[in-house]
Amino acid sequence: MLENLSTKLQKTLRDLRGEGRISERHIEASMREIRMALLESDVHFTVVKDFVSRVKEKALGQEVLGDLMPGQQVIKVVRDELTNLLGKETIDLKMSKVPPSVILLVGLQGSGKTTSTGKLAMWLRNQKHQPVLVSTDVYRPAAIEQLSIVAGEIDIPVYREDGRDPVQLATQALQHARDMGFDVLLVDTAGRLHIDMELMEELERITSAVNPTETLLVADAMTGQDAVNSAREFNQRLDLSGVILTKMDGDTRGGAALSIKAVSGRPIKFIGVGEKYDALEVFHPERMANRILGMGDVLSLIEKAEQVVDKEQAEQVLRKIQKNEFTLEDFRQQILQLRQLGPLEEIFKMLPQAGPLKGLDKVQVDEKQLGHLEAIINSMTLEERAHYKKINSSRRKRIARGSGRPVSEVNRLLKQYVQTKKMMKKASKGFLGKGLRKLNFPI
Ligand SMILES: Nc1nc2c(ncn2[C@@H]2O[C@H](COP(=O)(O)OP(=O)(O)OP(=O)(O)O)[C@@H](O)[C@H]2O)c(=O)[nH]1
Ligand SMILES: [Mg+2]
Repeated sequence: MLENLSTKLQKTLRDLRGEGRISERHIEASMREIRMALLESDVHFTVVKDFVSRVKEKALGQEVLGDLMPGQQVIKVVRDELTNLLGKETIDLKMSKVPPSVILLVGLQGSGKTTSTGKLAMWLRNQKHQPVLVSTDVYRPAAIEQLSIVAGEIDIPVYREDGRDPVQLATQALQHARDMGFDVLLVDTAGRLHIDMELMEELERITSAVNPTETLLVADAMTGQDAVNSAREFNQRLDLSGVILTKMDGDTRGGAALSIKAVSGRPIKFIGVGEKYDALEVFHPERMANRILGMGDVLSLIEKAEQVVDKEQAEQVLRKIQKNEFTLEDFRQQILQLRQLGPLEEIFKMLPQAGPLKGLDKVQVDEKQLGHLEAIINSMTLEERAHYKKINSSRRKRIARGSGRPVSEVNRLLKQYVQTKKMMKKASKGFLGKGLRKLNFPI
């Protein structure tokens, strides 16, 4: 996500970090690099111009603050302004006081409306809402069927009538939601290649008929400036309440994320980061700014961990580590939880790339390897998992056969386990243990 921009900005800021005193010439040079990096990432040029002049003004006008070094002060200015550009603060999804709330998803063809409808429904269900879906796309054959398939995959109810008028469909779906006690209605609409009068009029009629609580523009980050322009034009007709920026996982230049708020005045509320239905993140401007500048996104990481990590189990593991009772079975559980967090490369990228963690974002993790570790432990008996010293050479051979891995890998795993056990015991006593325990992290 925004990798190119991130690399370039981090390089520029690294040069500033060590500087005790920053001269005007220094700032000029850094701002030139930042300007280039932003333009290359397809950020709108007027946005770039404003951004750079604001940073320059603040950086040059600053008194030395507290114990911040001047170089770091400039970095803080860049961070704060980047946060502002991305939208300042997180804007929550509005819900109607009297349910059902209606969320209308609009956008150009292929921007990800139908997929995002599914993702948002799943997100809402996790927040204890009871959503129901409807598609008003009566034009594209199979569009209504597509939404039904999505709904089936995530087990969310859908209101369906084929071939009716879009406004009528939306109105009936709202009545259905009321009658059946659903508290959110998600309306997936038809897309067009370009913004045209007919589409806008239809969306306006749907809006008057169902009075949406939220009108979200779904925009494709990969289309860069087009996504930004669509936000401006849709907003002129529809009074958008926010944007879902999709395909942020792609190898995009990413300028849309930085320009959309400034150009359209509407905040990004969610970002789509993959094709699966759980690949939707609430958009937090400050966290995103930190991520771009390599300062880590530890909060998002903790939230992610909290979804998969069982607190009690984590505490139990910690107690075991301290008593030196951490078994191979616990090791297996840890690997399992780690894999549930998602691709490890993505996880590492959320950590601050500084100090001992520096360079972690470049580490390549072979997910297959983790799978092999699991397979090897799976082939051990419970007795063996609890007492690794009992695993002699004939048992190692049997385990290798059982898991379909060579004996050398079994040996390596046992060595890794013993090392991990030692390291964990050390860490659990020290600063790391205290810190991670506070976060309920499964070490
Ligand atoms: N990688 C990635 N792909 C996405 C994301 N969101 C949507 N897609 C893909 O984009 C394509 C189009 O998505 P749809 O949800 O069908 O788009 P739409 O806006 O409903 O399209 P129309 O109904 O034809 O206007 C599909 O292949 C999706 O899998 C995302 O966040 N990341
Ligand atoms: Mg669609």
